[in-house]
Amino acid sequence: MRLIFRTLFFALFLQFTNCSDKPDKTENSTPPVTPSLKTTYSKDFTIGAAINEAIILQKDTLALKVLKRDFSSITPENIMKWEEIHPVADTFNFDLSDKFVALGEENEMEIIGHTLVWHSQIGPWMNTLTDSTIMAKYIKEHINTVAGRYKGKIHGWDVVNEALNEDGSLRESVFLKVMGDGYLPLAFKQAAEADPEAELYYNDYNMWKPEKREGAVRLVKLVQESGARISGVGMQGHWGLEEPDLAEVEKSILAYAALGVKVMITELDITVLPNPWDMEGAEVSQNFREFEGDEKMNPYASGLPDSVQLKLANRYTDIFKLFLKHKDKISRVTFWGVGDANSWLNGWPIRGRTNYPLLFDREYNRKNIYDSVIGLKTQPNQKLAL
Ligand code: 9MR
Repeated sequence: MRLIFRTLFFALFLQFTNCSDKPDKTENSTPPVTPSLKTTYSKDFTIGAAINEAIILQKDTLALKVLKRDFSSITPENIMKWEEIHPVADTFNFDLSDKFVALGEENEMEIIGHTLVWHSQIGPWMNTLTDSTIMAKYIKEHINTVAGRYKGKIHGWDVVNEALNEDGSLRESVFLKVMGDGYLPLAFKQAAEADPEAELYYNDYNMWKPEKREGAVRLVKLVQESGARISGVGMQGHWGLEEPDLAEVEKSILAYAALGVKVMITELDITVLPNPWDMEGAEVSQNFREFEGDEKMNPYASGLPDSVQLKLANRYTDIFKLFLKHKDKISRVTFWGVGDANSWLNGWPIRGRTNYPLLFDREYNRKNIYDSVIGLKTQPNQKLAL
């Protein structure tokens, strides 16, 4: 009996210590495994990506592989927008959103809903309404049906998107025109009712700008003072190589955190292309048709020069250093896309350009920026060079 126990104990000991008298042939031949983004940053914040229809339908298998390895949160780039999910007053279209949520659940990812109330791409009938009670009824119904369907499954909702002008005043959207600022607390209250466990966010671009920052602070306070629940502020990170000044980004992170809400960087991508209009942000209605096909506006169509790659890597490094400095306030950093090929920045503000804003290239290979961002954690004193 004793012998049996001793043999068993020894077998278990071998298993746990991986101690074997056979030489490990693979020890020196296995190439080192690059750590993933999500594991490298797991103690700091969640790393997410916006995903398009091809990924949701599991057709873009390369992107899917990268998504599963490197990201622990997903946001639907387009398919949950009002016009897509609720195109006609009495018709909801849940085919793609069901698949999106199922993909997140299967892979144990943090699922983000984007977005419930946004002036852009609402159901067309909404733009014709003039009665505030009727509009409130539609907003409630929309939120109830969409957020209610995924109750308990969505980690957080971008409840209201882009409600501010650049000077911090409230945007003259159809919601504001018909209902006044009361539509803001209404949306948050309804979302809380539809999915009591979900985090609820206000999300916008250029949230680093001082005037817009003040406007966002006023907006959050308006919601809080109404008694509605708001859990976080999403700072879209549609930024450039030089702009914005990260000192302003930092002031905004601090200002939003001081309101007692979480801060998220929700739509990160860095454009490297010329911007002669000094445009900042992500106003989707802006576009410059006259420059389509102009080579001067699309200088890197056949590849990104080393000098620009280095600039981009340094920019990403500075940005992530700032995020790490405030990791106690930042709960998630979401890239707006997986690989460069499908970034919206190839089509905005001029269509048909070749941009390089993300950490994965057009074939979903890891770019040097990826190593820089990982290196910040694994080799904090590294010097960037190509
Ligand atoms: O990346 C999205 C692009 O594919 C769409 O054509 C566009 C309009 O719906 O929206 C883009 O995503 C936007 C996001 O939903 C809200 N913030 C700005 C983003 C970039 O325009």
